[in-house]
Formats: sequence, C-alpha cells, structure tokens
Amino acid sequence: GQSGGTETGAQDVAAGGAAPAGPRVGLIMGSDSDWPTMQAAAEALAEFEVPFEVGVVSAHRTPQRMLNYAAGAAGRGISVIIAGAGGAAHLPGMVASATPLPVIGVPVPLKYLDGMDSLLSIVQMPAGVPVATVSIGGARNAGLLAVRILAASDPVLLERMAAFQRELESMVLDKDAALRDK
Ligand code: RP5
Repeated sequence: GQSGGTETGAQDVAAGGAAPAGPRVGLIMGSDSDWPTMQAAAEALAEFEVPFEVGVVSAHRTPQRMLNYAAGAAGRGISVIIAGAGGAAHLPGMVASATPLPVIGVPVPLKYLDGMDSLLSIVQMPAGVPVATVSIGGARNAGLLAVRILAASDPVLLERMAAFQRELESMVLDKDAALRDK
C-alpha cells in the first residue's frame, strides 16, 4: 500500500516498539485509497516533529487487526490515534471503543455523497465513546489537533503551536496590508 512511510519519516504500524523516541501518534486509515486525503495529517505531524506511525487498518476487512491495533496502542507508547475512513466509516468509532486513548476521526470524501456519509458515520457516536471528528477531508486539522493534545503536557510542543498560531496571524495581516496597497 501507499503508506508514504519513507517520504514522511513515519514508522510502519507493524514496526511496533515502545522506546521513548517511538511514535506518539497512530495514523491509521481504512484503505490505502484514503492516503491522498490522510497525507495532510502526516505532513502536519512532521512539521511539528511529532513521531508517528502510519498504516492501513480496516474495520470491515481486517476487524481483528483493528481490535489488536486499538488494544495495543497505549501500551506501545501511542498517545493519540487519528483514524480516517470513507463511506460506511466505522473505523474511528470502533477503534475508540477498544482503546482508552483519544481518537480523532477524519471523514474521507469518496466518489458518492461528497463525504456526508463518512461524516455522519463518524460524528454520531453514542454517549460514552467519544470521537473528535474534524471536517470532511480535514486531515490537516486532525494532525494539528493531535499536536495540541500532546502539547497540553509538552511545553516544547506548546510553544511550537503558539509560534505556528502567531505565523497564521501575521500571514493574514500581511494579506490584509497587501489588499489595501492594491
Ligand atoms: C473505507 O472504504 C475506506 O476507508 C475507504 O475510504 C473506502 C474505500 O476503500 P477501497 O475500496 O478504496 O479500498 O472503509
């Protein structure tokens, strides 16, 4: 599959390892066809130098692998799971049911229904089993949210996120000035 591991510096799901420098975010998706959407989450994590692992875990096609992945993630040093899926997108919710870790769900838009099916499948979780759902195709925000979750207990990441926000602000202010200079 197109895990993109070599390009992003991500480790493969199968690599495992719970060393201190091991992956802190698990980035999984229902199919390698989700990668073009999910890549933006990997890029955000790489920008913040957050180590992550990436892999295909399908709720419907590899249910046992999904349960094993979810059950083992915390023990391997993962702190946040980002799960992307499209259509009948059960992966984020089912992973959340089998791990105590925070799960961020990314609704992947497919050919039909513009991702509304994915969104509704992921967002309408029963009370007791939360999934933090981002917008349709919102993988970059999923990556940034994972960074924020880690940053809450990591002063270095917190400062990096604050600097990123200052950068966003100055970009808007620059565009504002440029608009009036026209
Ligand atoms: C979902 O089915 C996957 O997350 C993907 O979005 C969709 C289609 O998968 P493929 O048929 O392209 O493998 O479970």
